Amino acid sequence: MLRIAIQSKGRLHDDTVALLAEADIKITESKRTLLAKAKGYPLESLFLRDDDIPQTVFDGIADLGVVGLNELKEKGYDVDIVRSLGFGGCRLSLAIPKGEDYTDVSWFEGKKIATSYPKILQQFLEEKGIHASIHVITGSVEISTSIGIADAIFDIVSSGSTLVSNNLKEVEVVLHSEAVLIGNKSLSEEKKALLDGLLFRLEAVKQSEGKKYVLLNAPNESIEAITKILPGMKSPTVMPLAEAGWSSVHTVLDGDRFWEIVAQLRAVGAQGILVIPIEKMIL
Ligand code: PRT
Ligand code: ZN
Repeated sequence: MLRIAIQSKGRLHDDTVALLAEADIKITESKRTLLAKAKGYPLESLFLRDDDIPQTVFDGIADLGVVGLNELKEKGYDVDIVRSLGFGGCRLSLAIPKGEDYTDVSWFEGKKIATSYPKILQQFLEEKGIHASIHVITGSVEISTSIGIADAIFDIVSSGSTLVSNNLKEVEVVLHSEAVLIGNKSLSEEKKALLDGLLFRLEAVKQSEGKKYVLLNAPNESIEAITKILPGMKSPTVMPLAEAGWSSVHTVLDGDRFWEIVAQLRAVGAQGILVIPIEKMIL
């Protein structure tokens, strides 16, 4: 049985539970108990505050955890980063009042910076040879400059609208972050095998992301032109239709170029185009 630490509420909770569900691992959330056994895989979830997840995995109380890279780096525990998960994207940035002139990082020399991420900030300042004082606060960092607590802030930025509404501008991006799956460094062989199985499922879910299965009919003389247009994984499947001189073509298309490719297919004679979502793809 693998134990995975998941944020009990907050920004990463829903995406984590949804990702596992896509891999057919269902976490029963009805009571939001601390520990819940999953359906569909030998896995149990431990619901925690994200701040506690790195240490819990480091200590081996949980084998795995899902946490923002920012949180992991700040806590500094030595765990494996098993893989990035593709959600919870944000950056840790330095921001200063909008009206200030900014040329480079030397602006911060002798300044006071408010943050909830003192360790990452300290490391950055040391690398740059800047001496600044760090004022640690745990919430509402963005109001620090307007109430006079600090000259600048170091905080998470996503869309940037929080900065704008507090009259701040982002001047240095220090860390790009997203949710990562972390693992204890000394998992038993049995747990490693379970982790491999879990990763295999996550990979299958990821491979299918944004992809569509497309079926179409075309006169045989169009098949060559259609095959040239299709950027499929391998050559498309072509099957004869009951009607003489016609074939059915099956292939996988990427979501981002989908409409462009469909237009090209129609132009060379494809008809009856059917598009089906793909749940999982195992290469
Ligand atoms: O209760 P618990 O301790 O578990 O949760 P928390 O309140 O400490 O964390 P939570 O749920 O807010 O965030 C969890 C993780 O989500 C963070 O550690 C990041 O890895 C990631 N994440 C992604 C974010 C954001 N995007 C984000 N936008 N975390 C916080 N924010 C904040 C940001 O600080 C800003 O104040 O959201 C605000 C809005 O951002 P803008 O730029 O979109 O306006
Ligand atoms: Zn937290």
